[in-house]
Amino acid sequence: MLDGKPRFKTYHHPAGGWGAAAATAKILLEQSVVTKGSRALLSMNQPGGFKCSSCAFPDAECKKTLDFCENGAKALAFEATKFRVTREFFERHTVSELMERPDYWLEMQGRLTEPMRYDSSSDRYVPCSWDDAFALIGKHLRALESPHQAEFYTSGRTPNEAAFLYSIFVREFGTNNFPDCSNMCHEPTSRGLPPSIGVGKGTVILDDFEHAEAIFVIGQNTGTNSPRMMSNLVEASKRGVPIVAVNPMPERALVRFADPQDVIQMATFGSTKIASEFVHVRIGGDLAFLKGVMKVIFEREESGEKIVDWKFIREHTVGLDAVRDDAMAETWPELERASGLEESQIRRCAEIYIRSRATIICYGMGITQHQEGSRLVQQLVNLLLLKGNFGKPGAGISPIRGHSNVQGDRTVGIDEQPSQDYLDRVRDVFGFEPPREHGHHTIESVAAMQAGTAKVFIGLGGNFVRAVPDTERSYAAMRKLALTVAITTKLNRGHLVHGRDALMLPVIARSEIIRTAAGEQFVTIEDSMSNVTASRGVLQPASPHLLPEVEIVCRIAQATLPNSKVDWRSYSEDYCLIRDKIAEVYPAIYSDFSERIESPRGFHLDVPPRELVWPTPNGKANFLLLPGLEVNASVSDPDMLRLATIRSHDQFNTTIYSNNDRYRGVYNDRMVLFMNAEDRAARGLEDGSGIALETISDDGIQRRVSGLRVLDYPMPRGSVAGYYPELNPLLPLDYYDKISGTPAAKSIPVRVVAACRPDAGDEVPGRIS
Ligand SMILES: Nc1nc2c(c(=O)[nH]1)N[C@H]1C(S)=C(S)[C@@H](COP(=O)(O)OP(=O)(O)OC[C@H]3O[C@@H](n4cnc5c(=O)[nH]c(N)nc54)[C@H](O)[C@@H]3O)O[C@H]1N2
Ligand SMILES: Nc1nc2c(c(=O)[nH]1)N[C@H]1C(S)=C(S)[C@@H](COP(=O)(O)OP(=O)(O)OC[C@H]3O[C@@H](n4cnc5c(=O)[nH]c(N)nc54)[C@H](O)[C@@H]3O)O[C@H]1N2
Ligand SMILES: [Mo]
Repeated sequence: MLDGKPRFKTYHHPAGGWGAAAATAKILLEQSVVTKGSRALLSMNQPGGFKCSSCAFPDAECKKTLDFCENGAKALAFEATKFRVTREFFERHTVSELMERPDYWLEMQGRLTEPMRYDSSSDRYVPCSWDDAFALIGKHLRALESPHQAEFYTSGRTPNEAAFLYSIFVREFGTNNFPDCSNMCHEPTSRGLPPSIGVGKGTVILDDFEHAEAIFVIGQNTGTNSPRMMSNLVEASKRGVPIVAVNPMPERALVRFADPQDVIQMATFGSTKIASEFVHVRIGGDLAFLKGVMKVIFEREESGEKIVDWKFIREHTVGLDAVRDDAMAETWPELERASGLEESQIRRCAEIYIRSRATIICYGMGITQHQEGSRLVQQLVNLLLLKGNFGKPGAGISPIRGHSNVQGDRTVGIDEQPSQDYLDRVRDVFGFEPPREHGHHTIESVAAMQAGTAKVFIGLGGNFVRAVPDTERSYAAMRKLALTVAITTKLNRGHLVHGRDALMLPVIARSEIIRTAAGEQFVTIEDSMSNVTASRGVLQPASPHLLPEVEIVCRIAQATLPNSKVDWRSYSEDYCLIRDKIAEVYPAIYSDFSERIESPRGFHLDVPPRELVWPTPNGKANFLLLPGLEVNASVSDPDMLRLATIRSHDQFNTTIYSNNDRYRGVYNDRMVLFMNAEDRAARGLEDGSGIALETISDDGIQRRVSGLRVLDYPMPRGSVAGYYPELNPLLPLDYYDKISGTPAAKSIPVRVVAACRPDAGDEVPGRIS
């Protein structure tokens, strides 16, 4: 909770278990949704029910009566909360006053209940009819000199139906400006994998976890960010499958876990050891680790052992030689220095990989959020290719995505760089000529706002301004806009940092029933393993004045494009008609969508590499070289620390559930910096000292966050970590992976600049007025 003194205490229990059960009960109680929430939980991830919005991990194939986790329950409780933000609330608070409140407080006010428009004369949001809201958007969009002056953001909770229509509307309007949350997340997967294996998606399905002989979990905090995957890791571990966790933070759940769904384990206070090898890599050291593992393989091949799957390599791949020569040229002292690991441990991990006949590599933001994120993803594939870990049970690459439908949104057209083929199909199906030039990704959209060329921002979900880098400059950029529109469930900072005109359009949430003139509707989502399933809300909408996202998109389109070729009205009533159009635009993967979605567990979209088909230009899987050992530009400052901005256990991205981070032993404080005790002592600081951090950059801009407290934590030397989004002011806008546009949020070069009292910082963490 927010009140109470900061407390720091090592968490000795296994992750999960009764701690998780108690946390679930507490959160349901706090949001006053115990009966409503517990009933809804029974429908979560069940056939006929709704999909959890907390992560993109698939449902268990074998039907459990319960298929949710502590953090899924939190997401639901915060959505099903009994608290409401009404017009009276906005009468009581000006926007400037609300800016003074922390993100957590904004979130706790509850669900928005009716459309609101910003009134500059009173500095307040005032009620506005839906018709007036759509008319205002239409007026602004039609007044632009060019459609490229508008930015259309999507956050990955948006279901397929709304995202597909949004992509059609925006293209008919005339731009491909689709900044997306994926641009800050797994875009290195979407851009990095196609040159390697021909598709920008993972190749693993849930069933593969039962056949794997080794599992690598690299740069992903499973117990917090995709807790349902812990069941798969627990089962694998019980089968004796070695699990290698590669992470600069010894994340509790990757060490020991008690499965709250396991009755016996709960009753006996038992738990399962997860990682057989915990690889304490330094931030950005993964490339050196992977090259070390490959070097061991090549060395042993040279000495006559049969390790590499030569048949697979010959039939299916191109480019091994350059990758081998590069790995062999690296020396062990250099590999040790760059990874922060000992040669002996890299050799042990190589041995695990060599012995396994089927290996899965899972990865998250610890891999993607570096300046070479996309090419680092390709190195994971290189390792897998060596032993033919594709096209067989128990093997493959498994990006663990973030938002529950972030992958699906991409599949159905949210893409700033659409292919010409796809645009031809849109033209043929809808009868208008879509724009052919590429549009803006997230970073480019912020740059366009800064430059003053962007005039309108529409956010289909999300909290754009809090999620993007360079908080101070991004706030200023948003404020230059003529119109900002937030299509949203709950109040967040993004509604308060707005354009001259601003709208807040509240939607029916995932867990709620959608009724239209054509009856009750359901939506669909695609999880991280390419399964498409239906989601049917079970709760009454939080207010009678909410609209479904699909209808909001259709009505914006109608208000903007009076001569549209698209029959928006029928789509907003009958979602089957939308799915029929998705099937027409994507015949290869979505044929018979409406029939196939009737199956209780949905269906799987084809991923060609599973069948050893490689849709790359040369028709092969490609070994792709990333020279050197660093994934970020080097910095010559001897005081430099690499900062990873991470999630606590009690947050969902920019939504803060509480100020605790149980597994890391932090209570009532988010302004902490996890640091190795020797790094701390070398700076003359005490455990708990107050400090400010400053970014090391050469663009002449000072970026500083004060009011941080140093915490002794088992971090590798030179690596520190702290929480997102409070530390986003330190992340320069142009510090990103140029292939994918993804900010390097896990490796910001910083230095400790000043000692100060821990409470000397902003009253509102990260506040910029
Ligand atoms: N409860 C909950 N669930 C979520 C979310 C949430 O906020 N809360 N967010 C959702 C979203 S959108 C996403 S994208 C995912 C994010 O899920 P994750 O990918 O787990 O994201 P993070 O917590 O940002 O960081 C992941 C891990 O990377 C490690 N790390 C940092 N730097 C490095 C490095 O250089 N190398 C390696 N190997 N590891 C490193 C960190 O220590 C941390 O354990 O979760 C999704 N699910
Ligand atoms: N420094 C740093 N920055 C990061 C990251 C990091 O690790 N470090 N992670 C990045 C990643 S991986 C991501 S994905 C982005 C997240 O960026 P976003 O997706 O933009 O942010 P969220 O916090 O997930 O958005 C939460 C808001 O979405 C709205 N919302 C919730 N449910 C619904 C719904 O059903 N419909 C609609 N229309 N709106 C809804 C609510 O208003 C809520 O406040 O942040 C990125 N930024
Ligand atoms: Mo994400």
